[in-house]
Amino acid sequence: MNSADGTGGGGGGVHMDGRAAPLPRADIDGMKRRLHNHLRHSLGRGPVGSGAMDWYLALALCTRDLMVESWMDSSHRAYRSDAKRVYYLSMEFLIGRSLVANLLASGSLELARQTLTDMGLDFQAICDCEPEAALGNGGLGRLAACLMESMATLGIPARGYGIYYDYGMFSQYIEDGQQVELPERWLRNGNVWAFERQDRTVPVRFFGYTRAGVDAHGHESHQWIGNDEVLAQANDLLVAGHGCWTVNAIRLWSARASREFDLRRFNQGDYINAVAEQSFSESLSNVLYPDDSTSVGKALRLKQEYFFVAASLHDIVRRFRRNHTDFTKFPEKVAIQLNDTHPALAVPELMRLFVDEHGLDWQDAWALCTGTFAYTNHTLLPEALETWPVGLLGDMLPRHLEIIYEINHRFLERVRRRSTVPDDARVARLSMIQEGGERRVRMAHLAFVGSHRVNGVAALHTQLMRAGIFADLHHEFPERIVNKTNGITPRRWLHEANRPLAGLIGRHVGDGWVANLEDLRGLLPLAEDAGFQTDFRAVKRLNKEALSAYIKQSVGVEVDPDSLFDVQVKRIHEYKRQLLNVLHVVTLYNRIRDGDAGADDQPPRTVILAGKAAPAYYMAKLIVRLIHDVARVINADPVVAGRLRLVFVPNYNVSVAERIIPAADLSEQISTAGTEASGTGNMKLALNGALTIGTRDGANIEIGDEVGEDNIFFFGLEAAQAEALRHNGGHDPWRYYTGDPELHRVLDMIGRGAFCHDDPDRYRPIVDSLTRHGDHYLLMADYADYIATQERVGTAWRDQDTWTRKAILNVARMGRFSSDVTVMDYAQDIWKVSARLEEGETVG
Ligand code: 26W
Repeated sequence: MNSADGTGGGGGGVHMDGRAAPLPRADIDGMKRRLHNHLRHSLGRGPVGSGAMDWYLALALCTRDLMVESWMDSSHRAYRSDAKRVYYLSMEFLIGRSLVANLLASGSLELARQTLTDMGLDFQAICDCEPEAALGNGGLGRLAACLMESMATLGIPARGYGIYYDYGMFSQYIEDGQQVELPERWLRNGNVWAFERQDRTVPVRFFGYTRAGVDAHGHESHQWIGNDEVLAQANDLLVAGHGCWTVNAIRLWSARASREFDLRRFNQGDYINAVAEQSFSESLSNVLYPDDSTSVGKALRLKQEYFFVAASLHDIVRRFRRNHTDFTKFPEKVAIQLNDTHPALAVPELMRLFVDEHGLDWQDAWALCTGTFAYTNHTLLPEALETWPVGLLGDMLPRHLEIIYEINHRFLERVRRRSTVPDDARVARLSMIQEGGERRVRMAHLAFVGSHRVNGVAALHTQLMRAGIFADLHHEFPERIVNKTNGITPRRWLHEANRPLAGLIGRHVGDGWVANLEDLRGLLPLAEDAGFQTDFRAVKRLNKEALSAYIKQSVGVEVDPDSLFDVQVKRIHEYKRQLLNVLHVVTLYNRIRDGDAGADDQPPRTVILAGKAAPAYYMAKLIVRLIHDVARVINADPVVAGRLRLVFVPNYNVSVAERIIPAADLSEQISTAGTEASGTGNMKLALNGALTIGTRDGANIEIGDEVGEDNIFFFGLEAAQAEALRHNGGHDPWRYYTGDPELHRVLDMIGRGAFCHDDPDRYRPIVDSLTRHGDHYLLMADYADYIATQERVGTAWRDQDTWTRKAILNVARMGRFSSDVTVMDYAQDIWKVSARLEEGETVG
């Protein structure tokens, strides 16, 4: 499809405010006709009395029409060529809104904007009617969305599989400075982007028992007689690649009660309980678990995992069998990527399908399985590693537990055969079953052994996987662990989120960067150009004004767009160290109030935080409250007015990120080295011209390699030093407390209620965690260097020309972090699929 408005969806013809030149009357009239047509025939409304929501729906339907044609074409192309397909299995897809993204992909954003404006309607208000598809927690879910978009852009035949939650991520409200979670029924008004496939259902069984026997050929056979059954119903969400050449789908399953099983119960005469059970089965896909980085271990969560895995594999096998009579070519045609261990039950499920249902020999089935699966690890935090009690898993999925035991048995046999000296401790470490106390299945071991590739998401993370939690497995399979550094889609995170910057870039180096982010290198010579610097600053200023207005409206605080916007946006977690940021804010506050000479050299700062805390994560919620208490005191203090502000933007989600990120000057990436697997917000912020202050953690290191040490502010302990300090028992937080008067004072203020006179002990637990309970995330050790580095940031900001130059260099050198690059790497090294740029043209 070609762009309908002749702008190529690019930034070339875009003015600084993101607007393009007027389009021909005929195009606008045509668009009006299509809108009215949908309003009337799809929505049953006339233009009189139609509100923003109706126009949103009409516009979305018009946009969807454009995509559906490409989708059909893409599907037929893939089917006809019998090309290998990628299946991305993920419990989470954090998509955000789709309208503007799809308008851009199909090249009709300007046409839509101008048409609606011409009709006297408020285009922005109409776009804001779209509910947020927040079907994910954070990084892992957003990565899934970025990779799906890049696969479509690169023309890779791919499908995502996940769960169609009725309630995605909760809405975060702030009441009296505290987080309150409200359920978000995002599907309340339906979803124009989803095709509900009432006809496409898959039965999924649970519980029951297994029966071993002998089949007609005299071979051992196993049967699973399930006791409960739920239907998985498909809902297809379209993902348009840039230019809309390829449109792929994410198939999300929702739970429906199974008629067959219902009837059995209804016939027993207990009508009321039968109806109750029906809605109980449908509750399976009700809600996303809002936990990021801690495994909750709830039975419903395990049920959700199997539910979507079983339905997806059924679908994948069905599609394969349309073109094949046996399974020998399965790994040649099917690549399945497991997004963390949440879909790891796919390994025993595919074995069950091959062996129990299709009669394959175990060893053949196993070779096909491992040839098909690959597993991505997203975290090294021990509390996030999934393990399931053997009892729970065996009750719910009796046959799968048997298969897991068999996989484990054969794997440990191999380990013993290959080792020169017997080493029971090593075998126990490698086992899929964790012994001692309640026996549990280690999902990471299952996913690892069942895959031909296991990847980390940044170079350091991959290295730590090899040396740490997967060291024994790495020794067994030295080729298996590979690195695939994360990326972000430039379409959403620059082209869509930052129209003014996209326009400026387009006017100087063209729009090629939208599909090939390395083209941003064309900006390198402009970094020194005074005129370009001025325009670049003007764009940033415009974005900061827009964010200031949003902050005023959502938080009620006035902020100065000329101050340094210091931004930390991400889930609230102790390892991400939002608390360290607060310690810095209080330090600045004290210095200004003291009339400290150094403070007078520091520029006005607006510290902006946003992020959600898991509802049951006590410390994270207390940190959110602390931020609000400190903000209240600071923002009301006339002594620091005009020099320091602290704001917490509520309900951080993809759309809020799209407002904050383009306006950031400074990006806070301050996790304890060795804890953040990669980070992707770090990439989004740098791509939008923020300089990073950060630790040498995750992808920060690779960002530093690209932008150069002069253009990033690194501080603090490195991963190896942090590890040594923690594990040799060498960390003595008390020493920092007593040895650093400024730190001492800050902690005493927080600990003795300087920000909450009504309840002076409120933050005692936070201060105790640092001073008395070991300071697990080493804030005390990194504090002094962090403060000193923030001073260097402030000094650098004073020289606006140099700062702008560095910011431009950051933008220009972010090409490597396009998710297109990440996907190409997966495609070549793991999936062995080729990208099709346009009909007939292939790479890789
Ligand atoms: C089972 C509970 C649970 C749920 C989600 C445990 C762990 C997770 C995820 C693995 C957490 C997550 O989102 N990890 C983030 O993944 C991003 C994409 O790779 C990385 O950029 C982040 O560094 C990592 O924290």
